[in-house]
Amino acid sequence: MTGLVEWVDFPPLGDERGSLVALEGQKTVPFAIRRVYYLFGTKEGVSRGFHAHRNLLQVAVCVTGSCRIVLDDGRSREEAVLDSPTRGLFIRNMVWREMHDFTPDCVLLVLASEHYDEADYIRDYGQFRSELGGDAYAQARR
Ligand code: T46
Repeated sequence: MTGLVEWVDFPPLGDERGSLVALEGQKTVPFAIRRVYYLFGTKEGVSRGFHAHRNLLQVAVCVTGSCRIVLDDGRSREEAVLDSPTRGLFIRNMVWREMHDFTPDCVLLVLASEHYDEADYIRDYGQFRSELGGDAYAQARR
């Protein structure tokens, strides 16, 4: 099993006019993209997330500004600072995530493998731990 912090590098395609990054499903992004959303205008001192997804895969990239993401698979907790438009964080299913330290200019773009489904969310940490189970853990992450 890989570590929790898995980066995806997006090659910058810029020229003398400026920069450009292309995100393509099943190429630069390791799944077919069904949904795109972005978080912006997060108020100072506010933290977000505090949930896991049963099935969803996501790649998050800070296109401007920065934030810090904590990932927890029930065994270990790791954190990553997202501060580059050319590098995304691959977040697998059955990983608890918390997002902190949003800069006022932060725009966090998220590419998702599935359409929005509230039933896919686990918003209670105790429930998350219980769904991970013991031996079930090995099968839980895609
Ligand atoms: C995640 C982190 C990184 C929708 O109606 N459609 C959507 O596609 C999304 C993402 C959210 N919503 C609704 C659900 C809530 O009523 O928008 C509201 C805010 O969502 P939430 O409280 O889940 O936002 P965050 O910032 O805590 O988490 C979001 C994503 O929901 C989540 O999948 O992994 O960003």
